[in-house]
Parts: sequence; C-alpha cells; structure tokens
Amino acid sequence: MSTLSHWIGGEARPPAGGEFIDDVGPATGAVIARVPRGDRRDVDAAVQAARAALGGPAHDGPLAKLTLEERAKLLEATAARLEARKDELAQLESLDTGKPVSTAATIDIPRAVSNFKFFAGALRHDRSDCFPMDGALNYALRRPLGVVGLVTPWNLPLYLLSWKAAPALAMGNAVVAKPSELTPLTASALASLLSEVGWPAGAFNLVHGLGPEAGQALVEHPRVPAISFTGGTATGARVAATAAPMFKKLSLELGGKNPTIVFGDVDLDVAVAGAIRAGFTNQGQVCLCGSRVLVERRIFDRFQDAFVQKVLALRTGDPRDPKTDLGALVSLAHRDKVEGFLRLAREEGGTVHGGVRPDLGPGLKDGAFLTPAVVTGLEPDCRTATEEIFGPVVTLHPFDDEAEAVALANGVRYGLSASIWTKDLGRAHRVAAQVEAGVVWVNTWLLRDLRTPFGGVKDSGVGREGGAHSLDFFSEWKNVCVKL
Ligand code: TXE
Repeated sequence: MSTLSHWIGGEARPPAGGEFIDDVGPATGAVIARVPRGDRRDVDAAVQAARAALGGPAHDGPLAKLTLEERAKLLEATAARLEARKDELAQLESLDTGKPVSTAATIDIPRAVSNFKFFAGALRHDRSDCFPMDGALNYALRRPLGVVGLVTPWNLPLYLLSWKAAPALAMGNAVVAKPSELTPLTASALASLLSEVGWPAGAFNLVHGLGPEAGQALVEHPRVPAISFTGGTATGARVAATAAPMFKKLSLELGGKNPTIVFGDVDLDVAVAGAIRAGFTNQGQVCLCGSRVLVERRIFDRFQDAFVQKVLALRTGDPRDPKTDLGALVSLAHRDKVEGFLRLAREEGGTVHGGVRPDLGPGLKDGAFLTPAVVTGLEPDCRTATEEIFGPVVTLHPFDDEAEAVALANGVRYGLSASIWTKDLGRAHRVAAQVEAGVVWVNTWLLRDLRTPFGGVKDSGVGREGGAHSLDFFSEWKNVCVKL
C-alpha cells in the first residue's frame, strides 16, 4: 500500500493537516493507498507555487518565460513518457477504478497520450485574427489566464485530467488540480512525470482531498480566475454558485441521460452491438453513455430480444482478466446507488433483466460488482428513465415515428450526447439537428476527433472543450490596435 503526497512547487508534500483518507480498490474492497486529505492551507500553498512559476507583475517566472515551441516540445515529451509507462498506468487506473485493465489500456491511457500530443499540435497551428483598418492594424494576442483550477471525476481519471491539463499548460497557465478522492493514483503519477520531463516547478500542482474541502477551497480561491470542472450536475451547480460572484471563467462538463435512437431500417445486429457499446462501456460510467435506448416500434420486440440476450451474455468479472467485459463499479456506495435505481425501476412497473451481484469467488467477494441490467416496460418520463444513474443500466422504450423519437430524446433535463442509428441519410441529418445535445453520433458512438467542440446543453453543462475551444477557454484574447 502506498502513501500519496500532494505535488506542490515541483515536489511531493504531505498534507498540512497531517490527515489521510483511504483509497479503496473497488474490485477487492482492500485499501490500496492513503490519500492526503488536503485543505485550504494545501490549496493556498499550491496556488502560491503556481504563481511563482508565472512570476510577478513582470511575468518573469520560469513558466512564463517558456516559448511556444518549448511548451509544445514539453507537451510532446509528456505524451512520450506517458506512452512509455502505458502498461503500468493502465494497471493503476484499473486498480483504482475497478474497470477492466483492457478498458484502461485501450481507452483511458491512449487517450491521455493523445491529449498531450494533440494540444502540442493545436498550439503550433493556433492562429489569431487580424483586422486591418484604414491607417491602422488590429491583431489579437492570446494571454494565459494565470493559475487555473482543474476539478476532475473518478470515471476516466487520467483521460479527463489530461484533457484539461494539456490545453491549460499549452496556453502557458499554471495548474492546480484536484482529482477525485476515489481515484487519485494516476493523477499522482502524472504530477511527478510532468516534473521529470522538464516542466518548471509549480507549472502543475496537485492537491488531493475531499470535494467539499480541497475542491471547494480551490473553487473559492481568489487567485484562481478560472475553474474547469467535470463531475455530477449537483456538484457543478455548487461550483457555479461559488465561482460566478467572483467572475471566474467556468467550464462545466456535467451529467447525461443520453438517448440511443434506433430506427426500423437498421441492420439489427449492428444497432444492437452499437447500443450495447454505448450503454455499458466502462460499466456505464461515462457521461456520454447511451442509457436510454429508443427503438422504432416495428422492430422493438426483435431488438429487445436480441439486446437483452447479448447484454446478459456480457462477462462481469476480474478486471485483470482480458476476457472481462465489465469490471467493478467505482465504489460500494455507488453500487448501492445504482441498485437503488433498480429497486425504483421495479416500483415504477419495469422489468429488470440482469442487474445482480455476481459470485466471483473469494478474492472479489467484497468488490463493487453488478452485472449489466436492461429495464423494459417503463414509461419514458418516469424517474428511472430520466435521472442519471451512471452505471450499467439501460432502459428500452418504443416510439412510433420520427417526431416522437425527437420528443422522447429531448424529454429530459440533460443534453450531452445522442446516437442515431438509421440508413436514411435525410432522417439522420434531420434528427441530428433537432436533438438537444452537444454531441451527436450517427451510426456510431464515442468516435472522437479532438478538434471538435465537446460539451453539453441544458443541465449537462456550460462551455465547450476540444481543439480551439479548449485553447479559448484557457486563454484570454487581447486586441492590439496599431496606428500606422
Ligand atoms: O461526483 P462529484 P460524485 C455524476 C454521476 C455520479 C454523480 C455523483 O451521476 O453518480 O455525478 O458523483 C469534486 N467543490 N458524475 O459525487 O461530486 C470531487 O471531489 C469543488 C458524472 O463522485 O461531481 C471530484 O473531484 N469540487 C460525471 C469532482 O468534484 C467538488 C463524472 C467530481 O465529483 C465539490 C462523475 C465542491 N463542493 C460523476 N464537491 C461526468 N460528467 O462524467 C465535490 N467535488
């Protein structure tokens, strides 16, 4: 069992209060690490270190002095070092989250590598506006924001932290990051790795701890003018309530209850496979997961039979076993929450297929395992079908025509993503335009181009990440007007 440290000013630091939290491995129930219980003092120290990296009013700190090309090279060196350690990082991520090692090795870690590589390229290809006037010239310069706060969740720990840290550093900001207390391991690995590859001390600082303590202190800190947050909608509302009166720049990527819309003209096997991938990747713990499957009535029964049969055949088991499809949920408390929704589904008149605790033998008997569940027979406006469950639970609902499909898709408070399955090109484009979501896939799911805008509408968040959108968030444009 390891004891983690904060990472402040380029070195490991114990918590100011001397207290630690247990990090429990969700597959075994064993304590795998002791995590510093950071508080306001640690956040303050991290912000001071970050400010020192930027320098005083003359912007003379070591981070501020890096040229664009030097920052791009450091981002590439970070990607290379992550790549070299990919197997070890995949093991750590699996241990911490309960997800299969195969998921971490094919999704989480490769994506973290891509994030750093991508933003090195985005930085080099960045451009700015120039507006010539008669006798004068305007041009726009990006300036870093200063110290930025990153608050990240447990479902894709390194993937989401790197998605924010890479563009923040690319733009020349100093970072204070607060990872989820449930999954701190790869954030710690990243912090030391960034120092190893040569980022100046204080460029990236890490404060571990509980959300209402360390997280809240970071969001409240007067010297942190921007917060990028990914997490639950209720927490996002708290973050916004704290940050808005301080006029902080805010990016909020929150929950979802995303529709998978299947029209009657699909190739059934393709659509079933796509809907299963959308529903159950990472045990259904991805904000983009398609947890409501809407199916045209004329194929509903056939779709339901095939879907339920294939979902019940998925293997829930040891995250280390390459044959495992679903590992453990992130914690016993989260499994309780998901099981509570299955009880609710029954009370609401639904039939639950699957959704039981599997018997995986003595080593895994205390793990947070739950087999995937499909719920049928529910009204589309009931709580089970409209609230975010964030687990391996999918509800199935029939619809009669395109208008009803759109109405059902839009009938929830969330609006993050949607996938549409049809061979009718016109319909695909029509529905894509009408669905209230920030991200729409047609005949696929989670196919990501990092240049594209990413984010949600309604209660799924505020702002866009990705490509120039991330660079815009982590910088401020300044216009220079020159009289010629
Ligand atoms: O997330 P929280 P939780 C959804 C999902 C899940 C629910 C709750 O439905 O069941 O949210 O999950 C930090 N000030 N998603 O409670 O609390 C916290 O320490 C500042 C969707 O685990 O949102 C962690 O680092 N920070 C989601 C981060 O916020 C605070 C991914 C996220 O935790 C804070 C995760 C505070 N007052 C959960 N309170 C997605 N969009 O992908 C907590 N935190």
